Amino acid sequence: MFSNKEEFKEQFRLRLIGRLGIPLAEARADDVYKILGSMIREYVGKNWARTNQAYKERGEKQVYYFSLEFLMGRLLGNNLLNLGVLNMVREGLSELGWGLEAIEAQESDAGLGNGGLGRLAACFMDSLASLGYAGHGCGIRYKYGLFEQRIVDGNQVELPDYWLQKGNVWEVRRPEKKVEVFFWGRVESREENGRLIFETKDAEKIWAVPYDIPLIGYRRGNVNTLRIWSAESGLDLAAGHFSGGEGYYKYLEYSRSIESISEFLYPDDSNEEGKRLRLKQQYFLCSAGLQSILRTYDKQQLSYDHLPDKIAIHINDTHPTLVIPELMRILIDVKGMGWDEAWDITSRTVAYTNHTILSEALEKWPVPMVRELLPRVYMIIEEINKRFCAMLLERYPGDERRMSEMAIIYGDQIRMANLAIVGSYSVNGVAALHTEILKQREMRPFHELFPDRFNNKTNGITHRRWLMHANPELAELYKETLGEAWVHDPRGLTGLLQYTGNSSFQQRVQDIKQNNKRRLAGYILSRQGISVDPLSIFDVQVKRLHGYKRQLLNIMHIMHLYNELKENSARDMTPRTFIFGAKAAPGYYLAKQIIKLINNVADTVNHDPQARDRIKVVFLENYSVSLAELIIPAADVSEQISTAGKEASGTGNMKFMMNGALTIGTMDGANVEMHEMVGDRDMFIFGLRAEQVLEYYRTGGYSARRKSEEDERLRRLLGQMIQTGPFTSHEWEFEAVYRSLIDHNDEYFVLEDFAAYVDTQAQIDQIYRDPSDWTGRAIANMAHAGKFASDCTIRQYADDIWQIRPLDEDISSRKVY
Ligand code: GPQ
Repeated sequence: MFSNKEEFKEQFRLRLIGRLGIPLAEARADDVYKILGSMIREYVGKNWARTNQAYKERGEKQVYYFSLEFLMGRLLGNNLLNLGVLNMVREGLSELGWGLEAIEAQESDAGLGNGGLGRLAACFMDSLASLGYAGHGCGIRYKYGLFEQRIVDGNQVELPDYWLQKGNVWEVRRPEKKVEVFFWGRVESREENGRLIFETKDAEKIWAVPYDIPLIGYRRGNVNTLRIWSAESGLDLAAGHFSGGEGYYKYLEYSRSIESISEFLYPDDSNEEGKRLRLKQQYFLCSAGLQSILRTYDKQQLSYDHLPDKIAIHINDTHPTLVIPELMRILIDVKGMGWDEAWDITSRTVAYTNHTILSEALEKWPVPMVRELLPRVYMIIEEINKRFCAMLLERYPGDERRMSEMAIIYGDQIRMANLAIVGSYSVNGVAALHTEILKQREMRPFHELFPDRFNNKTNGITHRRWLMHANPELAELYKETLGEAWVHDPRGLTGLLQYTGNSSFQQRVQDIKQNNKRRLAGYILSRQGISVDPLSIFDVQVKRLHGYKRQLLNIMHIMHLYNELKENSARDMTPRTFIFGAKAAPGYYLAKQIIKLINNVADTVNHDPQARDRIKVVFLENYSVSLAELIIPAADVSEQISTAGKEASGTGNMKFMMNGALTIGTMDGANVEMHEMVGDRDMFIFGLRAEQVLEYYRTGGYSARRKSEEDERLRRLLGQMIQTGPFTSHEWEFEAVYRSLIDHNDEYFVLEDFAAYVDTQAQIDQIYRDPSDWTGRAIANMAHAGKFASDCTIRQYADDIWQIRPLDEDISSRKVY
């Protein structure tokens, strides 16, 4: 490696020439990215090996975080930051004639996730490595990540995200570590020494080949692993099956069908899609991941009784729940254990996080599908269910309602959440309110049965990516003001509370915000041709598009403001730029209509001379991790306006807070805890509370029609969705939106919360006029954001759930063989 700038430049130059055979002057940005990336990757190789060696020698307990999604984004900048060479490399490159930002932009986002759940996994990986915990990721190497979004005539169009097109400098393919995964077939049993032995015959065999990506800790040497699996066929597996004239074509068809398992990420967020290929993906990950973990474990030659002391398997929502029956299968069928022993080990090894109570997101798999695809695993699930129900019967004799609520298999369906709760030793929600709702309502009977199993772990975000990398000027200001202790313990940001009223500090904060806003304005102009005023309020809602997240409430407020401006062009209003970014699931019609509505409103407002100096509306195409890093530091107002009780936690809310935006939000998810920290003054809370929402659902006492008739503004807005007018090009253009509100009784209480939202927005309009008042509140938010750093969250997982301690050794001085 290089220890100073000159060395870096020298090594970089040599490598570039050696690799590409061209002089520096002829290199393109893309070449520079690849050379730099591979240089860094190779540089961490030593510490990667040292870390694994240290974990092995010390017999450290290992945590494996199983997730169908890892929304990593770009890695170059964060890796440079964590290695402590960011500035050195930036300066070195600049002397060679390259800007680091332009080089970073060459990297494709690793978009192997949909939204919050996938990004949480990525933040957790960063915290695990940075705190020195032995915690690794286990996922799928999708060939296509989350689709790329284009807006054509205001509509979302999806394009495939072939993120690997230009190669991936961070990964290492490890073909020697491949494992076999079996699908289909039939189970045969026979007796051997008084024991039943099960064997699956005529199964289809698939190779799972791992690719490893180093997860680099922040300035501490250790490097963990994200292992992602790719499905491959192999002549060795198919040998003899495809002979004769047609054999060759049949073989190609067969390999295509096998490779389809890791072909693409399902683009549904918080919405279960009962597709067989998705089930295949889930099992593929569970089986491959477990086999590789156990292979490593076997090398230690420890008895399996110790498995729960040496390994924790964490499942990110129910998507990887099949680790439970799969571990049972391996322990029983392969290791020869009895049921009780295998169950004891399994249920002391697996821990489960729930991320939603939305009923449409709770996974259920049809029995016939599982039975056919995974016959042996199905038998085991059936047995788990049988034993669990027998236990319930004993415990609650005659209580059939309870049985029917708690059974794992019910009717023709397997309820994955029930299986996950029964087969794990810890069940956690992701924010205090969410965990309470799980305990008191959604999972109440399970909480009654296993009270100690339930716990809360409020989500967090990595301040390294979301503050230090995304907003380096602000991080620099914090360092000047507070020293560097907060970098290692972000709770130290509370030191900023002293500066809320300090005018020179406020001025610095305002200048930084302006710079970030100008940067974003430049992007908006160059990408979308819309010119926005960096002095206007930047009001931002970026997240997946979903009914419960209520982008509709936001756009209806904008339509309402426009209506008012048209009626009274002198209306007093602080200029505001409303910014949206959101992908809709390709099959979610209503969500797509809302995108179209936002774009129609944008088109009208931005071109109307009576409005465009006070309102601008921007829908940013293809919202992604790297775009978030540009947008969030530039925000003044953070929109967190989900229907109370619906957003399990939210994590965008925390990113905005850390970057000094003020939140307008409901008492939902982690907003509740943010509010607890900053109080009423520094956060704009409005709308129904979760209990009120639940009460409405329970009693059916809400009438959207009545609500709309009572409020003239709403009547007008609803009309504007279905009549020709400023926001439509033809009658009934937004029929689905209209019907969701009126005919389907406004499931998410948009109409009910409208008035309160408008009033709260008016308050924001007033307060923003006093820059000192506003900035003081922003600083208070920054000061309290440390509580939402994922380092804190991960420490709690480590202490309470996984029982692991950080490595206290400086591994960089180890000898590597
Ligand atoms: N979440 Cl179940 C997702 O992003 N995708 C999912 O499939 C499920 C949950 C989110 C959830 O909606 C947010 O409130 C959370 O902050 C996030 O998971 C991480 O816990």
